[in-house]
Amino acid sequence: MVLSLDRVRVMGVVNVTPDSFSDGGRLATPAAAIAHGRELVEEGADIVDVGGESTRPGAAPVDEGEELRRVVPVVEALAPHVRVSVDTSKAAVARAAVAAGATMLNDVRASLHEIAAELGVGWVAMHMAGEPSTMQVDPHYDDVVGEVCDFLRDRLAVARAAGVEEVWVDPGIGFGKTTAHNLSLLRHLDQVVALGAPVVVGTSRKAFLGAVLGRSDGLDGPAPVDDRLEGSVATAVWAMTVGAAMVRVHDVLACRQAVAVVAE
Ligand code: HH2
Repeated sequence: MVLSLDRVRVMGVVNVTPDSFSDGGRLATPAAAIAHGRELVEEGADIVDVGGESTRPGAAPVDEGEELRRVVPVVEALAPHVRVSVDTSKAAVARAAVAAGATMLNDVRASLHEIAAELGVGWVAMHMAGEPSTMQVDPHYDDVVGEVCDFLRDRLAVARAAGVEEVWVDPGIGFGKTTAHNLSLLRHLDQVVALGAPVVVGTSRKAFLGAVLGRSDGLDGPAPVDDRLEGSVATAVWAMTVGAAMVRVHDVLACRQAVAVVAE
């Protein structure tokens, strides 16, 4: 199944993890994650993205068995109701999730193109500089937009050569990037769109929004995660306006309504 691109899609996030940066621990059991996924479907998610390993800055890796235990029952329960992507970098988890009904690999390390081709599923290639455990330690680029575009262009080429039919690209907001890098990528998102593949953007509740907004009580420091809804909605709308085809969000209803109004 390939998504038609006649309107912007909303990918809702279901993190079956104890440590995700915004919803970690809330959905730590498969039952809680399934219930949340169903809510996101009711709120209008076009795709639900199920992940069993946090990739927030500093996150510790999760072993394969644990990731399988977290992800597979949730994919199985949601796949009859909505298109499901699996947020994983592990081949075995990708295979098991597809066997359970997932039809897209959301690949933050952009390395599973051969498996996507073999399984005949969609593939999201995201840019990340380094690894989550250290990626926010002094990230450096000479030209962040150019380097991210070069990386995604290369991934597009390898995916096409491998025979992946449905390829998405994602600049990887927050993955080895400072606030200035993230803002620059959003400002120049048209260059990512110009690569010619549909673009996914994930800004939802991320730290750069907290840094831009600051605390609402006037004290020093970033806006906490729960105060980033408006920034998340605003950047989702910005991304679609510049040409993104999908936004990856936690707050599905608010973002879906916002992009729907702007699309009119
Ligand atoms: N961001 C996160 C995880 N996966 N995938 C894509 N394609 N694009 C993104 O921007 C992206 C992603 C991080 O957000 P979240 O899933 O909420 O947090 P965590 O990694 O801590 O589980």
